[in-house]
Amino acid sequence: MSSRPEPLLLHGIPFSQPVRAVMWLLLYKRMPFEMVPVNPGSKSESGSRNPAYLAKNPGGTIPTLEEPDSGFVLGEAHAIMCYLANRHGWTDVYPSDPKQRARVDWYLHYHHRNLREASIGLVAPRIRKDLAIPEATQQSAIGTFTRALRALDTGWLAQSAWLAGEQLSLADFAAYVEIGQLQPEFTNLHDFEPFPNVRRWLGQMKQVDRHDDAHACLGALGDISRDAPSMDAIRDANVRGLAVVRQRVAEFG
Ligand SMILES: N[C@@H](CCC(=O)N[C@@H](CS)C(=O)NCC(=O)O)C(=O)O
Repeated sequence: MSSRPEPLLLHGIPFSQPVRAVMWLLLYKRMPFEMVPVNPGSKSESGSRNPAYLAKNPGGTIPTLEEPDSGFVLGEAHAIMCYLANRHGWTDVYPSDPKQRARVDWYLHYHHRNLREASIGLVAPRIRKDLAIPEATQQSAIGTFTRALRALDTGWLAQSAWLAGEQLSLADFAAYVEIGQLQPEFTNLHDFEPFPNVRRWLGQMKQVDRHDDAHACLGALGDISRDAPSMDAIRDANVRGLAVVRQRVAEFG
């Protein structure tokens, strides 16, 4: 009698952009997994700076993926997504052709000091007051993000339907969690009017399977452009997001 494999563990919370990218990919692929809530930056028992968590991921960031069956542990959202695609043969989102795959990798590397700055310049100052991000750092991050958005609009997304070519890939999941969070129906923190190709792509991404489930926490939090949300509102949004994800995974059977 063969025993069922233990579900994967994903450490993190849905409001975290890199966690959301992995979460969405797992939902999209209907891969059973369990969310283990971990608070970013906290030294508490369930925090990412707690010694028990640091033993799994020395960098102290979320997400971390854990495979109970093999004991394998992996950090960094993009490394996790590539691993999952390699392990499970998801060549639809991570093509096997070396050149096509390299285009996906190109974006995944570009993302970190470019589009990722959306969270440093726009989102974190409102939801992580404890970080006290200096105004100059915020402005610099917004400038970097805006330049990267323009590069997407006039380059990648002007040349192809999706970020790395003519099909949805890991690059799109990675980019959307940063850019998509700023739309009017979520945090409402950026104007996309000057970026027509980005707007077209945002529309496509909203049609990707499980988009709404992966973004339930952002929908629950809503517009934060006028007032920074309370800690209670952020916690409630994460609780809502976790509940939706758990419900969907339960339905995978
Ligand atoms: N490059 C990392 C970034 C992860 C990251 O910055 N996670 C944030 C939450 S969105 C975090 O864990 N911050 C806690 C800390 O730095 O103490 C990845 O893509 O996984």
